[in-house]
Amino acid sequence: MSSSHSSVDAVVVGAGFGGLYALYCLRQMGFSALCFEGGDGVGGTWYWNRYPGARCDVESLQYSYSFSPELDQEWTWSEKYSPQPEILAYANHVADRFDLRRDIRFETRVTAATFDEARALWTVETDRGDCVAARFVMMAVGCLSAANKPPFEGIEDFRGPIYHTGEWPQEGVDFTGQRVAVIGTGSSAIQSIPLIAAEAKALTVFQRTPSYTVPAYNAKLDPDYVARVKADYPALRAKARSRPTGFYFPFNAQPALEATPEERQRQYEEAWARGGLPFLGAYGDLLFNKQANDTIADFARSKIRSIVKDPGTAELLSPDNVFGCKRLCVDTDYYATFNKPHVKLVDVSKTPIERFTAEGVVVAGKTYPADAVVCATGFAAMTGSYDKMRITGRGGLTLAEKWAAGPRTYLGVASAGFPNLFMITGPGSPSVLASMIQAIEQHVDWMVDLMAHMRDTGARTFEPKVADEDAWVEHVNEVSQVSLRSTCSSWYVGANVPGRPRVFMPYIGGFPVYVQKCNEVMDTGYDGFVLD
Ligand code: N01
Repeated sequence: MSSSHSSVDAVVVGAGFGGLYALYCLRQMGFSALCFEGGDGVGGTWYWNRYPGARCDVESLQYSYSFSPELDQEWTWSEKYSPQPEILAYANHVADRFDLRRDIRFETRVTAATFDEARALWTVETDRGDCVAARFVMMAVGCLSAANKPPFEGIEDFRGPIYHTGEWPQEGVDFTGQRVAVIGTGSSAIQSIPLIAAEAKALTVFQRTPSYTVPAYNAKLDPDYVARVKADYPALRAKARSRPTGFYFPFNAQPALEATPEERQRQYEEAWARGGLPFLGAYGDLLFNKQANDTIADFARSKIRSIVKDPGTAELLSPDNVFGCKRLCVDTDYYATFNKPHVKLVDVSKTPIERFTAEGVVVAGKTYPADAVVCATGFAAMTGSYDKMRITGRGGLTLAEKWAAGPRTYLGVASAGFPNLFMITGPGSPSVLASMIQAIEQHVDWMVDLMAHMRDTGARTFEPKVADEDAWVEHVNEVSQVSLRSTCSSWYVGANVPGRPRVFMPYIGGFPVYVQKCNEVMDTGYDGFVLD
């Protein structure tokens, strides 16, 4: 079908895990759909983030779709935390297996979506001149997709290549024999630095804020273990969905402060030895009680001192903020990399990067020479991809105007004034605080159910009521205060990009609570929405 001037039930924006599942479900429910994707392949995050060491830090047996028992059985992950190429291969397999590609237009970006109130239709425009009329638009644009590229002074003078981890060249990069500068020390940097260091002649890491990171202890998956999981996959999926994070791991509900210091030490050592994000499950109160959090933060800092030989570097690498407040990182040999003689850490917390020159990066008047620069500077999280499109709702109001002081949604699925516009894992939903694929499946299932309900009842539009949206925004904000996660400058609150409003964007009340709320809304005939 030519898409230049056509009409479908739904336009899906993005062919990552959200967009692929949306396409699948729309077809299953008998809706026509067309998907636009900026890349030349499917996979979204896993298409773009090809930097060395990129892998998911939710276990692969759980970081996968659950909608198809056949898919669960036929796909076999090779490692506990699969590397990016394998996750991308999985996305491609899903696209082929369910014949999704025929409705995807690649290398095509949506530039605008405009709601026509009289016809109750969206007009979706692309950078290739498409102009598609659709009853519904499903934004599957990802939460961490709009690269944050700080406008460093003199950046255009630098004579070498500058890479962003989130826009890595498909052909890969060979740093052998080069002097490399990495800016940033979040998850992407922490995964890539040990591998870049293994190739580079010299590596300089510019750190504004140190991150806490826990060893992954990644390993090949034991086929017997995989067979046991596959023998009762639904049980694992159900256990995962019952957890606040949407994925299953051993969790000790006991408060840290009720344990003796010796017991805590033992518990932290055991949890550290298991590694990964489940380290935060060592006690139940770590994200709610600062005193409890101090105990795990002290333990993590002692680990850094035990690994990093130079005391000054160990000190610089040691965060002094709440453990787990910023997204916890998971690594392989990150701290040990700083013991290598050709790896240097530069603190830019008090003296920011001054400028780039042809030769390298300047801090406090000193030039750090580099042949290549890697910006591991993260993303304009949650709303960045929406900002790139001109989305115009009722009365000519744009979404950017409506969200100028922070995103406003009901349940993170839709925003008043923008009828029939779905946001998959939108701000105000658990999204990045849940296992993303489980969050995507729950959202899309709920959305297509609403579309089918509208078809059955003859409704043309759905739209949140302003009062319910306001109450939800208030609730999202209120529950965020209960957690220590709201207390630091993280991308969860938009603090990593200057000028963005500071609002805690994901819903932190827990995945099961959120799912229950969505189901209640559905069961009450979509309470909080106007169906017209
Ligand atoms: O980005 P980040 P990321 N000058 O925002 C620094 C997911 N993810 O791509 O902290 C100097 O975390 C910035 O400093 P500060 C995961 O959810 C998952 O690493 O703002 N430095 C920070 O150190 C993750 O949390 C996986 O002070 C500047 C870094 O750049 C999210 O994606 C893997 C700067 C950015 O860190 C984002 O991770 C990778 C400046 N002007 C990512 N501007 C897995 O599943 C920014 N920084 C494994």
